[in-house]
Amino acid sequence: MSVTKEQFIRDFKDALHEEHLIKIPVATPTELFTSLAKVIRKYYTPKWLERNKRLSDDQEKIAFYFSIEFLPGRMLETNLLNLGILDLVKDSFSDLGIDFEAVKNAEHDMALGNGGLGRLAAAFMDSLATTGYPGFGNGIRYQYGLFKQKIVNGHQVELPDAWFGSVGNVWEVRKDHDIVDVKLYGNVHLEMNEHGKLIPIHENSQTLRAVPYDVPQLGYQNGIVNNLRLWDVEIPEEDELHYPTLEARRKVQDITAILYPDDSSYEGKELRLTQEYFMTSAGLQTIIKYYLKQGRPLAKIHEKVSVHINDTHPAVAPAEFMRLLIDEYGLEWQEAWETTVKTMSYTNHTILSEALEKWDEGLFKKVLPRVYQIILEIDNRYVVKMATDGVDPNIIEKTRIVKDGQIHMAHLAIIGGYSVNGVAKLHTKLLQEDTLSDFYAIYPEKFNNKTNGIVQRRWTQIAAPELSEQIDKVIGCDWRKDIHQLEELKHYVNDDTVLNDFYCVKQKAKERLATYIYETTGITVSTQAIFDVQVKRLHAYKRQLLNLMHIIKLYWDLKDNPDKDVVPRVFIFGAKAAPGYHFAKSVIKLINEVANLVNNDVDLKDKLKVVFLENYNVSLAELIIPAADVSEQISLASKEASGTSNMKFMMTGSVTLATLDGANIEIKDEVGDDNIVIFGMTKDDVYDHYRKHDYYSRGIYENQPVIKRVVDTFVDGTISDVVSEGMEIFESLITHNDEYFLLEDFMSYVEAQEKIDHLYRDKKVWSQMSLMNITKSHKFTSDDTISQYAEELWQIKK
Ligand code: 26Q
Repeated sequence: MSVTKEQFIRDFKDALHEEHLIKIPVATPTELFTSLAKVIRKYYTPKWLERNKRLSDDQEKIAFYFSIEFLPGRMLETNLLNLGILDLVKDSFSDLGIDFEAVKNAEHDMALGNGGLGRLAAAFMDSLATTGYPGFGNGIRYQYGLFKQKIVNGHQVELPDAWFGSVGNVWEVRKDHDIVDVKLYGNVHLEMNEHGKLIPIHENSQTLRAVPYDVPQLGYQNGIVNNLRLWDVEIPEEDELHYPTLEARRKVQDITAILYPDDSSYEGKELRLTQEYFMTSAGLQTIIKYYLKQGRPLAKIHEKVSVHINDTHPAVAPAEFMRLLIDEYGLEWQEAWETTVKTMSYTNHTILSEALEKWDEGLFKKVLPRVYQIILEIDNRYVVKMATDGVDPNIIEKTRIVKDGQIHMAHLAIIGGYSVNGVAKLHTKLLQEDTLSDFYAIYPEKFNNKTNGIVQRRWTQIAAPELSEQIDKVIGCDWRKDIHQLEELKHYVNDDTVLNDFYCVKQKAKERLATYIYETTGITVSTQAIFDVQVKRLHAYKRQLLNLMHIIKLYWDLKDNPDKDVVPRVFIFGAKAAPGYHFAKSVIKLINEVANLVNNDVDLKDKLKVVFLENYNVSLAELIIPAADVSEQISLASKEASGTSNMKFMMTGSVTLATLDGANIEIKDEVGDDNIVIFGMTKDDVYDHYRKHDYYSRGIYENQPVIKRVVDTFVDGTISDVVSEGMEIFESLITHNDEYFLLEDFMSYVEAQEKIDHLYRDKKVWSQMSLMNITKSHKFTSDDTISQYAEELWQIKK
């Protein structure tokens, strides 16, 4: 959009007067923020209206991305950048004497997600708007997002994330006219009507009101505004008498009160099932209503609508869609089923079996009695059809939806849709060959890969403005619109001046992070040290513990020989543990206590520092990632579906230290073997151990003195205040046979770390590696990923 500085300043001052009746010098950052947001809303609202009108006038096909999580982080800068006025606003603020950073920090992160899956969903919203595809989000307006993490005495403590704060969500718009009702509980029986048709009668149910709040998704400087619709729950006025106590009302509000803070192990909780159904049903109901306004036949809805199921959390969608088509709109089963399968597609984000959702039949029947009946019918028909097609009865039994008293949501998503995709090449291959191999044998045509991507704009232009300016200087500004232009940087890998300039940019980012580290933890770190970073959810398979074991090895090396010639290192961690994940919390405590040990030992002469930054979130990622020299991506091969932070680090010139897992493999293919450091077992090595049952960690421990010394450190009193945690870790590694093969990979990891030390000493070589990573990072833009979804799956048009 075009606005002059003078006009913007006038608009801003007006907003400040209207909202807060004050002038700039006395306004707080929050007041300045809400006023700025008001101006931004004014700028994009006409475009938003226009987009909605155009789409319904033109009757274009729309994709709806159903996800129980969306993790956009802060929206202020993205909105300004995408409107094309970020620099203008920063400039104006500087003229007005306003600290832009302070205003930006007044916005709470919108943290309605746990990690990778939620961040990917938010990235897709941005990329859909940017590429111009009509794609809308559908999710939950949680009152509390992912908990705020405090570290107290080395332990994680969780506090509620009251992200609405005192000002609410400044970007959302409540849409009363799109309210729908969602029914739960009660009992259902079938009655024959006058035409001999069986009609379900749902009695004694509870009706909830689903209220949509729309959050605009601005495309990058293209005037397009899409919609992210988040549902809140309310009690229908006519039912208020049913909820006479505060407690009864609170039970309803609980449905959208909190985001489940777990991203790995699933628990069969009734409230979670309710959340999943609530947002799925509400979303599907509005979609059908919207479609019917076009005056087209319902049986052809797949021609105008695509529904994407992000992991199994919204996987009740095919069954709920069937219920709506049949019960509410009178379609026949066969017709309804055909259109349902053509409408639904599903992404799998994990191969960990403990994360695959299954619902107890009894619970499901109690909460969703009619949907339950429909699932039984889908299951029965599936079994009969497969048997008729001559499928092996064992395979039918393994793949059916309802078995052993449980409803298998992934099976419903696969059977009830036309597409199943993994999120990186290796992941998709593993789904086909292992986790979902029986389905792959039945429906090979449904399987496909869509390697994840990231919103490059957030990780360069917003998180790394100096880096972006440096890129401008070398190849011009076109890359900001067309990220593939980054490829041009490859012509400068031998240009010493350019290499040095990029090096200096990294140093600046490191200085900023060093300041933050000092201000928040009191730890002093040198920017001459290698900044070695591992930031992600804490999980055993991601192996933060392997990183910590290597730190302990370095500690002993330096204690034994304080003059040892090593490049100083700062190991930086950021990680939240699921509140009920005991092991993960113990690892956090250990990292913090090792940090205490190492940071305060003068013998080490500042060659080794360990920093745990609390409350890792999108905003902190924006500060940390551009400052990293080394990106730790060290999951056990086969376990990390894709990873996406690996791509963000690469884009800001970190060198990846990685196992051949998830998208690391594709990063390696892009940058070449010389520009990444790979170590450890391959997925085949891992699977060989599974097949042969021949892994014995105690053998390694007893035969490898370096490893023995490191492992013993957890229990020999070297690290203070970790008696129970140290023991727990020791037992996981030795007594429980080291489920994620840390000991087998340890020596190879140490070697890889030595290689990093060696490479970093040669400033030119390191700078070349770094630049090659930036150069090749364009491959991982979510703009391209989403274009593949749009064209290959959803068949929507720009
Ligand atoms: C399920 C049921 C009940 C409660 C919670 C959950 C739940 C919630 C979130 C299960 C899983 C998640 C999130 C999973 C996730 O973030 N997976 C990551 O997805 C990324 C995007 O595809 C990948 O890059 C990561 O490799 C993958 O771990």
